[in-house]
Amino acid sequence: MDQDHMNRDKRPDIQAGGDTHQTAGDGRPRMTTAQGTPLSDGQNSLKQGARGPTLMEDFLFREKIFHFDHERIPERVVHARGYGAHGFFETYESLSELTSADLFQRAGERTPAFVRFSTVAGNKGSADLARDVRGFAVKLYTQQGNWDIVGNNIPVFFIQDAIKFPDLIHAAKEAPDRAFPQAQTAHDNFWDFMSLMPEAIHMVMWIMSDRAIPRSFRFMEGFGVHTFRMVNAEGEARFVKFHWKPKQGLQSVTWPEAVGINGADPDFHRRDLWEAIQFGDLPEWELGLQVFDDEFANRFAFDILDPTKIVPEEEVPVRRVGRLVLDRVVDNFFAETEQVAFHTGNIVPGIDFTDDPLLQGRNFSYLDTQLKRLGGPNFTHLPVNAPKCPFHHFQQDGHMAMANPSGRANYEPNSWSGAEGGPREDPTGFQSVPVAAPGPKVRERSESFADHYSQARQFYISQTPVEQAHMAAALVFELSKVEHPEIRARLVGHLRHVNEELAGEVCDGLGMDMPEAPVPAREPIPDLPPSDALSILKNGPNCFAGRKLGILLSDGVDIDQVEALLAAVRGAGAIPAIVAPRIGGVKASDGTEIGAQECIDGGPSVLFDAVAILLSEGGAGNLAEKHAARVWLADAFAHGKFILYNDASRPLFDAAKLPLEPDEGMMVMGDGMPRQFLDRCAALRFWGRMR
Ligand code: HDE
Repeated sequence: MDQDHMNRDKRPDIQAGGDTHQTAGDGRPRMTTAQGTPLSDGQNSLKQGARGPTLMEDFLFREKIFHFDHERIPERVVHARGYGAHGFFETYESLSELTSADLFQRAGERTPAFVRFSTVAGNKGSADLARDVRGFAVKLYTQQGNWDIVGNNIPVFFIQDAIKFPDLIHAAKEAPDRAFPQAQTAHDNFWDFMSLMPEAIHMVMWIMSDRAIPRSFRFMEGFGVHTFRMVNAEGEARFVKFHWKPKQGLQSVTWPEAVGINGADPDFHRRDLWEAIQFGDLPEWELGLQVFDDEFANRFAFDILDPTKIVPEEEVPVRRVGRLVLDRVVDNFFAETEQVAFHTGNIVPGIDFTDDPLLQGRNFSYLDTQLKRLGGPNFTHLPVNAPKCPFHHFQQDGHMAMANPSGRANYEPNSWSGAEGGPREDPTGFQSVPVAAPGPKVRERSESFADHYSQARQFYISQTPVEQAHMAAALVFELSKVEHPEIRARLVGHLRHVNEELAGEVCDGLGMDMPEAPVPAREPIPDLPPSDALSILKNGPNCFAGRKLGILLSDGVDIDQVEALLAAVRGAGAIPAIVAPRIGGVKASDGTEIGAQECIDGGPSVLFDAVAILLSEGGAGNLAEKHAARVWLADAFAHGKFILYNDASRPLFDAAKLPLEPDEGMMVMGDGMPRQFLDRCAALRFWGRMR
């Protein structure tokens, strides 16, 4: 197999099937071993007689099984389950006053990007809708090297010092003795650790909100979390926090939906991203910067190096400086999404770190983990990790070296002249901001990190009543899975510093007395104002575009109604998914055959953002007899979904025992209705039904 054969465009060649009746003459390539030796029989191993033992000499068999035996690499110790896509970042305007980073110098410049979204705690095969933080890791292949913003969909973290990370992750993952529960925080170990780490309480508020069960990757924000620095050509440095703002708006599912989706389609998030890109509905985020200086940092009520704190957008507005567009799915999941190696230490001239102790620890951890996971130091030779700009260095050899530098000189300084001498340093290359760091060597937490509750409270009071109710329900659910009452009590004790009413609701829900509140390390600030930016519902989409309408049809349905609905859905930029009693589809009133994407059992209503039910009278009568159809509708109703229906479908509503009087979230099909209905669906759910 020549080098060209490894080219991605020719990938199908490598994968050609083992049909020995085809020859190279019919357009399909000849199958070979990895060494390029053609095979005449890929179906049978070499045996001593047809019923005899397999021979050791069978190099074809041995090579194939050998390779198969080594297909797996260690999964990521956290963020094991992820999904990636390619795209680009486009700079809106030159930011040269702020940073010399090359990608920000020219308006309209496009920088190739690769993004990997992930859950944190679950293993590679876990379900997408676990209640969890989502990773939001972006690799920007700039002209001055790769810059990775390895962020999350939540702007704060559980811990303040990287030395606690292994404890946090051990506590969050399955218990080591019993190996469950997987991909869940609803267990004693996790809440034991949380209740003993007051610094985690702000993040606890975020993960108990619907941020931890996003509708899809497309509808969530991303955050760099730590404070970084931007440095301009004059060497002037400012602090910066990075935000990714989804153009689609923010949206999450509800917990009962998350539970249902995990069963019906554990790949819900990856399928959503793949479909959106494949169908040309390209997801976009804007890069937002919060830029501030020492003067702000000194007067801010919290330490800007503390990763358990945000800088409220009301205090430092977010400036949108460019857009990230995902426009290409991977060709091969393993080669790209699995082998991509992010590292907080991958920065470029014009960007720099701060002394955030979590960031400092991460800068050690990522290189280290890639060595283990990818098996050697040459993972930058893999196409997804390699820079797309020219690069020259003297690093050589090691496992799987594919791109050793050429030429005689492999050291410097050297006295070889011209190209033979190899690369040389350039004074305009990366320079660290020369920050003075005085002080004795100590193992200490700064006093300025000691306020653990004020921003937790600010987050809570920034939510709408619906969101607050979801948080209380989430806390009750999670703590109800904790077997030891003293752990529950310790956690609720912290909640009293966040909000007494919330603590009371959780106590009620768990059936326990109000516990003592712990003595805070520092008295919380009583009156931080709410921040609208922290609520999902206050930042939701303004239309139904990009979301999915499940349309339940039956034989004999009025074709005009179906056509009017489909036209309106497409006009709104939404995705129609036809659900039929059988996957073969339905025959409409005029005999038109309408294909189905799902049958009722395989496409439960929990998979859709809103539903429409268009039936014929006969069809409604038949479906009224079917348990799956009744559940389909009853679930949509219970999950607060907007429901569009035609008069003929009434028998199904009666059979599902839904109220005879429709509420404002239910609309009857009629003239102009599909449009009005879809406008209504922008509101995500009819919350009034869910009280
Ligand atoms: Fe990570 N984290 N992390 N992390 N992290 C990893 O690197 C680590 C933290 C984040 O899609 C690992 O390649 C430490 C914060 C993402 O490939 C590992 C600490 C944030 C991803 C690691 C943190 C993140 C990772 C595991 C505390 C948000 C997935 C596999 C000091 C700002 C990247 C790997 C991908 C992955 C270490 C905390 C985001 C072990 C030590 C805070 C999105 O290196």
